[in-house]
Amino acid sequence: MSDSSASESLLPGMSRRTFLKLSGATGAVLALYKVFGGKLLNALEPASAQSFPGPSSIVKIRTAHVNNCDGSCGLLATVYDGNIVKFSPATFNDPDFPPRICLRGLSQIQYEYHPDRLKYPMVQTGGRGSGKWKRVSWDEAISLIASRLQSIISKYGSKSIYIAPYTGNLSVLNGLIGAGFRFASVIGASAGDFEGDNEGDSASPAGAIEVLGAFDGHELSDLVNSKMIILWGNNLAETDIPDMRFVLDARDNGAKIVYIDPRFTPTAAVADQWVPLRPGTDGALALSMMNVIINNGLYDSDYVTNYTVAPFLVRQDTMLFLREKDVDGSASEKYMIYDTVSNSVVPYDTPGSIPALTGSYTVNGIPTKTAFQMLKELVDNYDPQTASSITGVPADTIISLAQDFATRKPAAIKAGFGGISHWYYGDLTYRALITLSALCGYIGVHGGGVTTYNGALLDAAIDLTDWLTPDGKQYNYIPPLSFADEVFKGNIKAAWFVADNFINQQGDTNRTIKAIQQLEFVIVTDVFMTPTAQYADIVLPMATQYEKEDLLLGGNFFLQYTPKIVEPLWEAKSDLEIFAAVAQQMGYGSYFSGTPDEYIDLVLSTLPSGTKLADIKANGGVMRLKDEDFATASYQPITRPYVPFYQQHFPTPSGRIEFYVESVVPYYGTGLPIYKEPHEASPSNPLYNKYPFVLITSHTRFRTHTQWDNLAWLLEINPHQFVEINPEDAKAKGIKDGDTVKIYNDRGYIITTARVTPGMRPGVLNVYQGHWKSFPTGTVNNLTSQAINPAQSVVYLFQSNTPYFDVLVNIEKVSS
Ligand SMILES: Nc1nc2c(c(=O)[nH]1)N[C@H]1C(S)=C(S)[C@@H](COP(=O)(O)OP(=O)(O)OC[C@H]3O[C@@H](n4cnc5c(=O)[nH]c(N)nc54)[C@H](O)[C@@H]3O)O[C@H]1N2
Ligand SMILES: Nc1nc2c(c(=O)[nH]1)N[C@H]1C(S)=C(S)[C@@H](COP(=O)(O)OP(=O)(O)OC[C@H]3O[C@@H](n4cnc5c(=O)[nH]c(N)nc54)[C@H](O)[C@@H]3O)O[C@H]1N2
Ligand code: SF4
Ligand SMILES: [Mo]
Repeated sequence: MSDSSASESLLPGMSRRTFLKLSGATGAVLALYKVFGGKLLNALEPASAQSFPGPSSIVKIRTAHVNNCDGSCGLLATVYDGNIVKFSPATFNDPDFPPRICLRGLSQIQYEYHPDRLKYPMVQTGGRGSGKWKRVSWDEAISLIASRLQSIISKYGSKSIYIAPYTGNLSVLNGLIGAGFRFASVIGASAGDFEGDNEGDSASPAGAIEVLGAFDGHELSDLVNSKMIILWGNNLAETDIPDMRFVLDARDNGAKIVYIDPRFTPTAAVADQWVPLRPGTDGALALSMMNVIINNGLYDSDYVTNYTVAPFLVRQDTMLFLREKDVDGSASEKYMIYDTVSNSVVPYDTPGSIPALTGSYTVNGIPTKTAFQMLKELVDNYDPQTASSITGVPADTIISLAQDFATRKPAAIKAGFGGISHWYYGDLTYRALITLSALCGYIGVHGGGVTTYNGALLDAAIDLTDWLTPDGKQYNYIPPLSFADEVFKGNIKAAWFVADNFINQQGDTNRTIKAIQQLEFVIVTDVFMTPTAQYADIVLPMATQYEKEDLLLGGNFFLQYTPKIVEPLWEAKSDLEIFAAVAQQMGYGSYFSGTPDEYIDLVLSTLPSGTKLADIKANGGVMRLKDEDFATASYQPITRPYVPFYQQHFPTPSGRIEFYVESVVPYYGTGLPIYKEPHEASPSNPLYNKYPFVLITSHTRFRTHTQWDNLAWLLEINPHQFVEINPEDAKAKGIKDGDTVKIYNDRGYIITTARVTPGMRPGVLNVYQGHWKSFPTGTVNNLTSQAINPAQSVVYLFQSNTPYFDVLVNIEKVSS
């Protein structure tokens, strides 16, 4: 397609009306196809549909939506004469993966043929942010990048180059765990994490790894086995639209649906109970529920005794577990219990012993308590009345919530990344939620558990070593949240942002820009001129996911092949091709000489079932992981729907659920999941006098982060960015619905539109994150911070994420 052909219309010479007419008319013949590009045959929809001869120009091709949305929907692209004309849901006959789509998926046609797409490599000639660009050829671009990187390496060392592949695409070659990391390893550069998601979401995983040994979740179809579901800071109806059906099915089965969120959201609208709490106080709420459960004997004492560290003695001098060596001077690291049979302190595995769950015991002059005793004493500080004054949730509500949770067996907690992880102390909160679930014996049982994220990306026995770190070459790990600090220290001199709208999405935009302005060289590969691209020295036009081949291991247990459906438009290229070309010029070409298929097979090569890309293609482009392909298969039988820890084996140091975590004692002074006031967004913070509103920046159904912010169909129904504010707050500030307002703090400001709604808790504002089209004054990360929680450094690759919601601001009317 030529440059001019894509301007303003969907396809060459096609208006939207014509397009709609065509897509309606083609409906009847959608089952027909022709051999398209030979190699794509295997990716076509069901074999039965392939036996009809039909118009030679129509073909339907299965792909999947690789954006960072938990839906991971299969998409069906209808291709007419080499152009995609329509996206619809792809069917796959599996109860755990029913057909699915949302408006963003349906609107992909406007993304593929968007007139604003970056079309050629361009060099910014007027300085970063100047907007003065010069078109260059690919040869010039690749030579420039290779020579600049080489000269920076010779001057400062290879670690001074930061490669930042992020979450714009979740697939294995071009996305989150893609070629960017391979390139970084091969040239010895620095990069973020491909696992911990330190920009967005590592607090909950860190908490889970500390307590359970792994960050793992129930397959969401398992929610139908629950008698009660707490959606805890998780706006599932908006952030995982297709899987919300399982919550509604559970409700039809009689499950009680409780939604805990300071905002009234689409998820709140379908819940039986909405619990609006003061933001950042979930830990106190969970501890208070434990208070009710423990003091009313509603906990599962057998479970707690046998599968958690509850009976283990904790030294009150060091706050570490008492070990056998502390008692008998031996080298034994065994945990110790107080045995109620022999009335003595013995190793936990002493035959015939019956451990005491509570009590304080002095051993060799060392004061100790059982971990359960310590938990009991902690939760005694959070009786419902006290917790009510912290959380703003009425004491009666806390009591009934706890009683329901303990008696409606099994109860599930489905937690959000946002509501929990986007707080400075998200690790502590998540540990409290797991502890609450464990008290009732719900870990590892159908219909129970604490789930935030699940899927093949986490659970498949896929070893990425050969793909991401070939020949033992290893990139240098720098978490994204430390990026600016490392630049200011002089340790990073160049950056390459791939699938990462870093300036828009990292906290404290002004600080990020300041850091980027200090770099000697900045490269961005993207599909649009994003805020991050605007600060590049060179931008490279990315081939969309429909123009390159890949494999998605998204938020479910299905491997989905995403074929190259159309040729790249203009001069766009895939990330793999671009990295390969630069590597070639830098003398590392041998690490990028494989084909996409070969690299996908390399990624799959450690699956015990031996599944290959050819098998996935032969299965119509989608395949469920085989039972033996789960990484946890060695320690548990795989049950369906998938339930982690099904055999009550936990990959923790003790093999039990460690609600008491030794490794964080140096940071928190205790291993218990204590409650701490929010780091910034607390009335106890002196800043509160100046900035008395807590700002939440949650995720909207009209975008996936920054993606689709410029698609006309979505803008038709969601045209503006806005801030949600309670009517009382609005009145006090003289703000009316639709007014233009300024939200500000010491880090920056945004200008936006007020939406006055009783769905907000007083004192709390919400602006949906990800909007970038009105950069710089509309980018909400102008207001957020880069505060790092050092306690999270105990879990490698899961260092602190940005505390996106732990933010104080003020708001003023600008104009009506
Ligand atoms: N449509 C859409 N879907 C997405 C994404 C997207 O951008 N768009 N992004 C994906 C990604 S990467 C992520 S991480 C997930 C995020 O998925 P979620 O965690 O569900 O999304 P958020 O909107 O960040 O937060 C959920 C809710 O937490 C509430 N909340 C804020 N503070 C608190 C608090 O202190 N306590 C409690 N209990 N609730 C609080 C917010 O009001 C919000 O409604 O969504 C994924 N799915
Ligand atoms: N204030 C606030 N900020 C937040 C959050 C919040 O809740 N509040 N949430 C955070 C979270 S949880 C997350 S996960 C991050 C997400 O932040 P990002 O990972 O930056 O999110 P996206 O906007 O999905 O994708 C970034 C870019 O990737 C590009 N892209 C897509 N596919 C490809 C590809 O194949 N190749 C290349 N080269 N580029 C591609 C897109 O065009 C887009 O510009 O945002 C974080 N930022
Ligand atoms: S944006 Fe998410 S829910 Fe919507 S079609 Fe894509 S993967 Fe599915
Ligand atoms: Mo995220």
